[in-house]
Amino acid sequence: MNILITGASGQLSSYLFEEADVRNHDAWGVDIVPPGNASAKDKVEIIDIRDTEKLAKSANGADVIIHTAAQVSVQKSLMDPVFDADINVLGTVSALKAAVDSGVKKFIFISSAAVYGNPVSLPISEMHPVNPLSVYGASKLAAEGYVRMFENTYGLKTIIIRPFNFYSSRADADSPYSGVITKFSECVKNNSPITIDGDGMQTRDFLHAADVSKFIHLAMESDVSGVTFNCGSGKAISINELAEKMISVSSKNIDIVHSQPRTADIKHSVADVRLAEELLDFHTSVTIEEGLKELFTSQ
Ligand code: UD2
Repeated sequence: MNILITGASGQLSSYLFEEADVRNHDAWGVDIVPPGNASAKDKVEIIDIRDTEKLAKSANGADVIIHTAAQVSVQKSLMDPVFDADINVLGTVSALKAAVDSGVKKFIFISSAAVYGNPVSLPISEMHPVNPLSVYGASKLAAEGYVRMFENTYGLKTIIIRPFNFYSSRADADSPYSGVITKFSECVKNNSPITIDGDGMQTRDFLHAADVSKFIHLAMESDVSGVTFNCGSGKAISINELAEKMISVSSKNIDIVHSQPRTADIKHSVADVRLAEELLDFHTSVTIEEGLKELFTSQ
């Protein structure tokens, strides 16, 4: 298949390119910044997703668009909701329009588990009520509405994927918005204490970005359309357990300290993964132990 990836310089896209090579697909991408990953350099064109015309030109010849480009920071979404909506809502509408204009048949939208907000039942299935707690969650949810509308109105085949907490050694460690695994691994590398917010009993569903990439390829290659999928491991792990595992795989003596709980932190989150197992035969390949080990062995 011929694939156009938006947000092609991001962490997830570097895995998408690798998986595309393995599966004999031809992938290229667009982003507003060049990729850090040298192997993707000549595959990425600098185009803003809001420039529908340029994007449609780049999508020429593509069978599928994988739309990962987004404003991803929850904090930034609260500080600048207009910018957040501009990228996440209008940017997605622009990418959808570019898909239709260039004759692309399938559109895979990378949404977020943030659309659910505070869960009222666990595990969280795709039928769980959506009630985002952040502007970011709201913009992802609004964009989902457009994705569905383009399927109904323009006949574009679409799939919505809602990843839970994903991580990898390629995450930007310098970003103040990076996730807990990246933060903890930086502490371990610098021999500084790990800070757990609150009592550490809160749980999350972590999966490796390579598994998210595999998931997206399975969805892309399937005949499924008009479906929304959770993308998680289906396993909950507490932040306390995570810190202990991280220290154990690093074989270092690192202290753990507790600070105040984060304001409006979600207590528990875990994906119901049955739909993806059933329709895509998706199962994670990287265990949390393997994923954590990789953080200390990769460059
Ligand atoms: C995730 C997503 C976010 C949004 C949200 C929706 C990531 C990185 N973020 O936020 O984009 O989709 O889900 O619900 O995937 N923690 C510590 N110490 C630290 C850092 C974090 O204890 O140094 C705790 C934090 O209080 C929280 C948990 O670890 O309870 C996970 O935090 P996170 O920022 O990695 O991700 P989360 O689930 O808040």
